[in-house]
Amino acid sequence: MKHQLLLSAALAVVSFKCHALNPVVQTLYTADPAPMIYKDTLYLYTGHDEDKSKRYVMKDWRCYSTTDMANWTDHGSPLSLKAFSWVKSDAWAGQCIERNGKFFYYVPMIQTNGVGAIGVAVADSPTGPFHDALGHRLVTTGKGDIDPTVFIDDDGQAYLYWGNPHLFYVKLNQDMISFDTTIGNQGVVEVPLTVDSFGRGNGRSWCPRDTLYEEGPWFYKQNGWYYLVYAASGLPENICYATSPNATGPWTFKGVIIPTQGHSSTDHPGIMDYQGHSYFFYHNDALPGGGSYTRSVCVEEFKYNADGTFPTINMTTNGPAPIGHLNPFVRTEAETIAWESGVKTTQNGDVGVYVTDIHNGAYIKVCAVEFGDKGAAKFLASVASATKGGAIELRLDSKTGPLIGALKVKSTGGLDKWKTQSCRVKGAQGVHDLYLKFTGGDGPLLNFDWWKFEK
Ligand code: FUB
Repeated sequence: MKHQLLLSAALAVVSFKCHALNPVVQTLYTADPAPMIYKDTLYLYTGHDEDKSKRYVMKDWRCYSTTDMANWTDHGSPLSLKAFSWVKSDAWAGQCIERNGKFFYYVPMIQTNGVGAIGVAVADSPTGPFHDALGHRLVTTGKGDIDPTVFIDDDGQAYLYWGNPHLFYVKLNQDMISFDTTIGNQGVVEVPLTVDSFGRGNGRSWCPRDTLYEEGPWFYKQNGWYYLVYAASGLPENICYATSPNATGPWTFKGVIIPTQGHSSTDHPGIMDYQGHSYFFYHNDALPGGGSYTRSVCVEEFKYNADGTFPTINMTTNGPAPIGHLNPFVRTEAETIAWESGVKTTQNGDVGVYVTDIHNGAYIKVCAVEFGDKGAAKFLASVASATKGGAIELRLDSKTGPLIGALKVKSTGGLDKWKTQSCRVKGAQGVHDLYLKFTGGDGPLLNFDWWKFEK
């Protein structure tokens, strides 16, 4: 009995110690977060800063998902510039939304004629593949058409806001790929940027601004109030917001949410309630090699104040606590990662997304894994290896923690020849962070598609 009490106390501490970590993605540089919930999963769409960029070199968008806010499954790139025949560059900040079982992804790009515009791509699944819905732009004003944000109101009316340094909106039609042209200028309404709505300009902008509004609007409704959260205050940016009782304003400036922190000159909001918690996504320069053009998406949990205003939110490296446990007895994609060191992900038509570029000493951490009272007896993994393959050490709670098993990966005859291999496991009970640590000789050891435990 005493032994049992001690054991449950220890498990409670382990469970409590598990933490998500920022940045959310470490395998590449991400920016401009746009969360979306579909069914019971939170999907996170991001932009993608190319390695070593010295300006915004962005060619595709990425997608990740979670059900526990700690472990993120990499779905690769659901959309890239290549899907649009009429554009040449700048896969900047977009947002995806579901309507009637279809997924609409609004993205800004530079057209082949050099003018910015917003396009819309559509898919049957939240993870794509998305294709160009129109074969041409959805909308352009020629005046800074970037950063679209989309929201469907309770009455079914959808709105698309966007713009830097102007702020525009259109009322989307039910089909989500056209808009009401009877309002504004051929359908496009320009929002008056007044000091009352967006705060007095602070003179810090790289070009003159009357207000703090810069770019990156995030538009949504909460408890009957409409929120426009936006990147503000010139470069480096902070995040400010305005509220309104109406979807189209007038807006009232409410202040700063995230102060300027870190060394990325831009920031970008993405806000979502999920499983009874409120989450604020943003980006900074936190990954090694990070900067204004090599950014990383992060997330913080927050609580609205009783009057619906935002608290101040600070950037952390901890991120939110997990809100669920991961079941290791079902197939888990190897690219489901709370934190990693030294691995990359890639995708092909054969197995989809998988973990690659795995060298000696690399590891993947998976948070809050629930092995249960009886624990696990066997570990299976789908691997591909051209060499001896090294080993996947299974460790609990740290990369040097208790070893519960080690899969000695045998050659499968090539890095594209997939085989399921297994090893015995002992000592995995209760809730733990699982470390999959890769050991072996020089060079790439293996490719890794999925894993699971058996009881
Ligand atoms: O990522 C490129 C641009 O930087 C975005 O469109 C802006 O919101 C800013 O984050």
